[in-house]
Amino acid sequence: MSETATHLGSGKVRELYALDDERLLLVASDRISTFDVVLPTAIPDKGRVLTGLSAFWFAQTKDIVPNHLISLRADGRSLECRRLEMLPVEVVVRGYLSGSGWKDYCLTGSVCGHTLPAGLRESERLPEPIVTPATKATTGHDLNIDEEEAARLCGAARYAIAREAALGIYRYGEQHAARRGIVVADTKFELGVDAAGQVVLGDEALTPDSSRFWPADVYEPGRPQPSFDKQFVRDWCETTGWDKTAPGPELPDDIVAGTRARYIEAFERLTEIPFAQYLADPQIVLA
Ligand code: Q0N
Repeated sequence: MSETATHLGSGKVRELYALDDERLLLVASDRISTFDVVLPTAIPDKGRVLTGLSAFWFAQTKDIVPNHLISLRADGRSLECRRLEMLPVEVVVRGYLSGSGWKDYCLTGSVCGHTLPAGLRESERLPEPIVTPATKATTGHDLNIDEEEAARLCGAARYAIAREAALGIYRYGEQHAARRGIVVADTKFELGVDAAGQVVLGDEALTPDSSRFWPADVYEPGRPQPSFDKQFVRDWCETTGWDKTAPGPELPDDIVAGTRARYIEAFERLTEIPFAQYLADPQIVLA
């Protein structure tokens, strides 16, 4: 027995299908992007790692905020989800000063309307996490906005619930990860509203694609941090003279293997489940 699925769209590394009026299927591929370009070489099992991690976090945080997960398929890379009315903003939570946050801070001393203490260094932990919403610009790139603008776009009451939910999940995930040697510097959430009018967490949760994961053992403010998962790929790409426009270079086998090992290491540290056990029975991450 099988159901038909209608392809609705492709993200850089994921596919979205409609199962029926109420349900979607999110399928994570093994594609990897770096410097905003999807590379021609896949990282075997990357999609399963990200799907397993997302499902793990959805199960762990369901009492902080309800989420769209209905079920995790036996392939380990597909999530059946409730269809939501998505909020028109991405809710980014930053616990550390990096990326566009660091850039904006250097230029203005503030990030999305949050005035920060003077003298912070690149990658420094913030006094407390901040919420820095963004919208998809017409170019497809993210456009940072302040929370006042996000509240106008979502409705103030809905935005207030969404931002508290995002902060709660970030705080939970950041603490859990820190105890296992991974710094979650920041993370992006997408939330929506269900048929009953409740704010629900959608998309993926606290994965290395939606977050900055840094290895805690070499963390040191005052410089950019290596990516827990993608640093091998980035470093190798830098040795090739690639101009960072599409198409990217094919990855050599040792870079593929090293990168795959880092994704699996992140999965095993965060879930405390051997990845082979996940492959044998994906439902184990929901326990
Ligand atoms: C939805 N996006 C953008 C897949 C995710 N539960 C939902 N209900 C209705 N719509 C969406 C979801 C979810 N999740 C979210 N598009 C539709 C994120 N995409 C990017 C591509 O991969």
